[in-house]
Parts: sequence; structure tokens; C-alpha cells
Amino acid sequence: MVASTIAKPQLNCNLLLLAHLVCADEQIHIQEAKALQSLTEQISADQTTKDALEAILSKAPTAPTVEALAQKILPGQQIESLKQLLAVACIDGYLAPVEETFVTNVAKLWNISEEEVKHLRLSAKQARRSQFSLKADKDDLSRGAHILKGTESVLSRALIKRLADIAPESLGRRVHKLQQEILLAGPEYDKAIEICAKVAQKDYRFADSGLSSASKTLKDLREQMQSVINQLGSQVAKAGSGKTLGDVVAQLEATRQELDERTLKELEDIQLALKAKQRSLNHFTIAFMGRTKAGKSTLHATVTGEGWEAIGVGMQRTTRYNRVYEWKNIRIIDTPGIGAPGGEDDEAIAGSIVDESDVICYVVTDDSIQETEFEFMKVLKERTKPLIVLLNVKKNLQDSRRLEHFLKNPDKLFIKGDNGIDGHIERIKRYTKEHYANGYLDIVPVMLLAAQLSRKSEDKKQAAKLLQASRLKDFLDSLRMAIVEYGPIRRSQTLLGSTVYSVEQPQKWAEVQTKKYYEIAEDISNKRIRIKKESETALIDVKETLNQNIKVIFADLNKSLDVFCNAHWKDSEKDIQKAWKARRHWFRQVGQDKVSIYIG
Ligand SMILES: Nc1nc2c(ncn2[C@@H]2O[C@H](COP(=O)(O)OP(=O)(O)OP(=O)(O)O)[C@@H](O)[C@H]2O)c(=O)[nH]1
Ligand SMILES: [Mg+2]
Repeated sequence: MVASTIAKPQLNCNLLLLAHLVCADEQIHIQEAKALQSLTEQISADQTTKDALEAILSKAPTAPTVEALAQKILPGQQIESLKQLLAVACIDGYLAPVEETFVTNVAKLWNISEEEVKHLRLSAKQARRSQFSLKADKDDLSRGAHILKGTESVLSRALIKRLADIAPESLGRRVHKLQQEILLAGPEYDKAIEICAKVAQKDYRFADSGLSSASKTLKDLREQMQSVINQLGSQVAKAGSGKTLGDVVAQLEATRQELDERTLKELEDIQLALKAKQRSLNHFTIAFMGRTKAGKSTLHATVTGEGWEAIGVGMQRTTRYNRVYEWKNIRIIDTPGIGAPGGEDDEAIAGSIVDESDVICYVVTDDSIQETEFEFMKVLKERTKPLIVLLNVKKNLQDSRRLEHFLKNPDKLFIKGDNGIDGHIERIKRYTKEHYANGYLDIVPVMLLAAQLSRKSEDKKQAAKLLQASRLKDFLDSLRMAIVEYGPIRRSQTLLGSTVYSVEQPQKWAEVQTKKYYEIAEDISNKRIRIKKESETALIDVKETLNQNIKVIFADLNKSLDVFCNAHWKDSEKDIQKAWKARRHWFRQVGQDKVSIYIG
């Protein structure tokens, strides 16, 4: 039988696994996205693979899962696939814990020994170390490809080529023109960025050592508690120990358990979060946030000149992962929309970036300013994040007649007063006052569509007009101000402020525990006083009753003495002595019995 020559569309599972890895940290770095897109072209991936890739990157429910993809990779190709994963994981100069976990999990699915994974990871990390420097150049970055040396597949060869291609320098060249336009350049700016980087390095070391000593203190406390629990526990085990001691041991056990399961773990997470900041230590980070369709991706694309494909058209195209654009020493991050019903996942992904951001740019529109979209600002307030609110003034400019009309008098859109944008600005002020009220606030009205059209316009004159009409310059000025004037303090806030915020949680926990133990100690001390008082009163009562009974006993004795005399006065001395002896024995017995009732 002749096999069919028409090949069934086959997914390129290796490439798709790489796409999953890229999304593992819920951030898509622009370099990673580009590497994937270019790889898709180089290996001539078919449409099915392209669609699946798109589905993974946009987190669509139809996306193939990691398990399903891993199962389809044959045993003979698995090591190579693992090498590819590690090479891509190291592309941004940092092997994040989530990426490491991802690779480990895939290796488990393939039954690859831990030893082998460790070996591959080590060589990947070595390559990473050589990349991790401020002056990472093309040569350095291509070293990342060494992990893939000796590999055979087309994908790996394409990957090596791609790793070399996307050196920051070449990226820098491509955006040089843009850099001039967006005004984020010049010696003044370079100096500010340099200071920011220095401040960040210093603060990082400071925060790191603070966290290490906090962690050591808590671990010591845990040890001490354990030894106290062991000591007291053996006493409780002995018969006859009081209930209070048992309660104290149970409480100590509960505290130790909480310390292990929650507080120490929380601190570890904070340390990991700080470590993650290491990769962006030399970068000033700006995050674009706001509700869906506000224009965050449009802003991202107009400012960076990249990522046009992520802009919403109709209702489908919404951002699902944080998209990171890095240029010089700035990172600009586009995030998923927040505040939408059922969009908790998106909100959590967007929120995960707050901690490492130096400035948040919050995008709102003039067509629907709702209070719900400002509620997220509470998070920004808690973390003392500086804020720029961008009011995206929307207007339909799609046909040339409307565009022409708009360009005749673009300022009309920004007119102040009751019929102009003042009403919106007032509302923004009211809501931000309620949910944020932090003091660091700038409200900048812009028209993003004009900026977007300007980027696309072939007509240079019109492009310049549109860019001016968009007022994007006002926003870039505000950003520039945030970097040049306040950059170092913002960087400090990001590294120290958020660490302090995070450390406050274990500290609060420790305070609650301390209070609990004070209460127990006070309770025990009160109990002791009460018992002492009760036993004193009881002693007085016993004394008195005893006195009275002694009196009664002696009265009885006196009486019985009379009876004895009357009974024996006629007896001989010998008989009297005998009778007295028996009586004395009886007296003693009765007396002892009566007294012992009271003194136990
Ligand atoms: N008609 C009109 N459309 C505009 C205007 N400004 C922005 N838009 C459109 O509004 C949409 C905004 O989409 P995005 O930039 O993707 O919004 P986003 O905030 O990133 O949305 P999510 O990713 O879903 O959170 C785009 O389709 C823009 O073209 C305007 O002034 N007029
Ligand atoms: Mg978006």
C-alpha cells in the first residue's frame, strides 16, 4: 500500500512549548515575542501552528496545553527540546523561578533524570551569568546560544541565529529614531538613569540584607520555640501536670506551625520577589494600567513603536499577559485590563507588576469614567506608587472628512469649561481622591487615536500635525519629569517601599503572637494570685473551725472525765490505772479523728 503523500497539518510542538515557557511568568518580553515570531517564519511553521501560537500568547481557551504538547514530543527529541526551553528562558538574562519550575515539570513529564536537568540548567545559568551586565553586547548575548551547541534541529539552529540577532544593541539601533521623537533622550536623562541605577543597586543590597536578617531572626525564633515545646511537652506527658501547661504547649505548637507554613513562606516569597527585581535593577519601570479598551496597548505601541498587533480591534483583541518593552534603561509594560466583571485573572496578572513598577500610568477615557475602574487604585495607594492619570479623549477619526475637520482645530477637543474636559477631570479628581489620595498625581489629557494615526501616516506633514494634536508630548514630558526629577526617589520607593510593605505582614503577625502570649502570661499570673488568695482564705477558715472543734473536743473530754471520775472513784488504784489507760487511748483516738477531718 502506498502511503498518502498529503501531509496532515502537524503542530510544531517544540515551538509551542517555547511559547508556553515565554508566558510562564505572565510577562511577554518584547525580545521573547520577537524571537517566537521570527522563529515561526524561519522554520516555515504552518497555519495550524501559527494559530496555536497565537492562542497560547493570547491565553485563548483553545490553546494546546503543556502536557498535551509534551506528550507529542518523541523521546529522541526531548533533550534537545529541553535545551531550547532553557536557552529561551535565559534570553532576558535571568532564569526566573517560574521558568525553572516550568522546565523541571516538563522534564518530569519526560522522565528525564534530575541529574541531567541539573547539568543542563547549570550550563544555561553559566551562559546567563556572562550576559548579566550593564554592557551586554551582541557577543555576550550570543553566548546564550552555547547551550544549544551541537544541536541538530532546524528550530535550534534558527534559535541560535535569533539569539544572536536580538542583542540589545541592534534593538537600540532600530529604536534610535523613535528615541529622538519621544523625547526620552539627552544627557540630562542619561544622567538621571545612571543615578537611578546606582540608587537601585544600593537599595537592593540594603533591602536584601534587611530581609536576610529578618529571615534569620524568625528562623532562630522557630528553633527556640521548638526546644521550649520539646521541654514542656515532656512535662505534659508526665502524669499529674496541670491543664494550663498543656494549653501553653498547644498554643506554642500552633504558633510554630503558622511560622513554618505562613510567615517564613511569606518572607521567602518577598525574598524571591526582590530577587526578581534584580533583572530590572538598571531599569526604570513604567506600567500602563486601566480598564479594558481604555487604550493602554495603543499607548504602548505609540510610545515604543512596537506591539501594534496587541491593540484591540473590535471586542476580541485584549491584552492577556503583561507585555514588556525594554529600551535603554527603561521598561514599559502594557498590562491586561482591570475592573471588568469576571476578569479577576487579568487583574491579578496586571497587579503582579505593581510591585516592580516605579511609576504607574493609569489610562481612563472620556466616554465612560466609572468609579469601579478607580477602585484598583487602593492597591497603588497601599504601595505608595506614584501615578500619572492619562485621560484618553476619544473621537471618531476614521474617515478623511472627520480627520480633516479635527485637524483644523484640534485644541477644541481639550477645551476647558463645563462643556469641555473639565467635567471629566473633576470626576477623575473626585475618584482618585477617594481611592488613592497620595499626593503624587498628574492628570494629562491626550488623544491616543491621533498619535496612532500619526505613526501610520505616510504624509510627514500630516503625521507631525497629528502627533502634535494628540498631545502625547504632554504625557512624555510628565514621564520625563518622573524620571529626571524624581527618578532616584521613585526607584528607592520601589525597592525599599514595597519591601517594607511586604515585611509589614510578618511583623504584624509577630505583634499578634506577642499579644497572645502576653495574654496567656497574664492569665497564668492572675490564676496564681487567685489560687494564693483562695488558699489563704481557706487556711483561715480551717484554723477557725479547728479551734472551735478543739474546744468542742476538749469540752467532750472534760465531760467524759467527770463521767470517768464518777464511775471509778471507788476502784482500787490498779483498776483506776487500767481504766485510765484504756480511756486515754480512746481520748487520743477521738481527738485525732476529729482534728484530722479539718487538717486532712
Ligand atoms: N474611535 C475611536 N477609537 C479609539 C480612540 N482612542 C482609542 N481608540 C480605540 O480603542 C481601542 C483601544 O484598544 P487598546 O489600546 O487595545 O485598549 P487596552 O486598554 O489595551 O485594552 P485591553 O488590552 O483589553 O485592556 C483601539 O481599538 C483604539 O483604536 C478614539 O479616540 N476614537
Ligand atoms: Mg491592551
